[in-house]
Amino acid sequence: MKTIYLGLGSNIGDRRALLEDALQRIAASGITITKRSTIVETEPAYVLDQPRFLNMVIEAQTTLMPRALLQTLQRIEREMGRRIIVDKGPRSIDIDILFYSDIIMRTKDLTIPHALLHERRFVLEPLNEIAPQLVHPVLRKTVAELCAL
Ligand code: PH2
Ligand code: MG
Ligand code: MG
Repeated sequence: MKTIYLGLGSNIGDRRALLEDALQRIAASGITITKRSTIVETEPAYVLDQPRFLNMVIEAQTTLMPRALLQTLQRIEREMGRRIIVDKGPRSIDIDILFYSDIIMRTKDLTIPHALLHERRFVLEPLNEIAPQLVHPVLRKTVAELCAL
């Protein structure tokens, strides 16, 4: 079993119901959720002219390897009818891998830890609620330290 952290976001439709639906689908896919942050409403980042997001972070345990985990999360996004027209634009559901144990990997379609998590308040703040002492394996700082920057 490996400990993983996932970031979830939604800014179209019934955002709260979509997050809860995603959690149920994750829990039904060989991923055991062990902690969840509160759900926070956040200002859109990058593409500013879009609705506000609801964001949250979860901790989970899985035996799925990183690529299989990514495929599982992408299947859930697809099954939930996600359509993305603009890069970093509106989406009904987004499930991102933030950390996978302490592994570091970079391939064409998967970078772990998530390449932008350290600059995203909408990830750092919920993550700090459930894993302040978690160490970022590349930056070698705790989440609490990254959050305080
Ligand atoms: N996701 C994005 C782009 N911008 N802004 C907020 N507040 N929350 C998000 O989850 C988010 C975003 C692309 O995935
Ligand atoms: Mg994503
Ligand atoms: Mg994302």
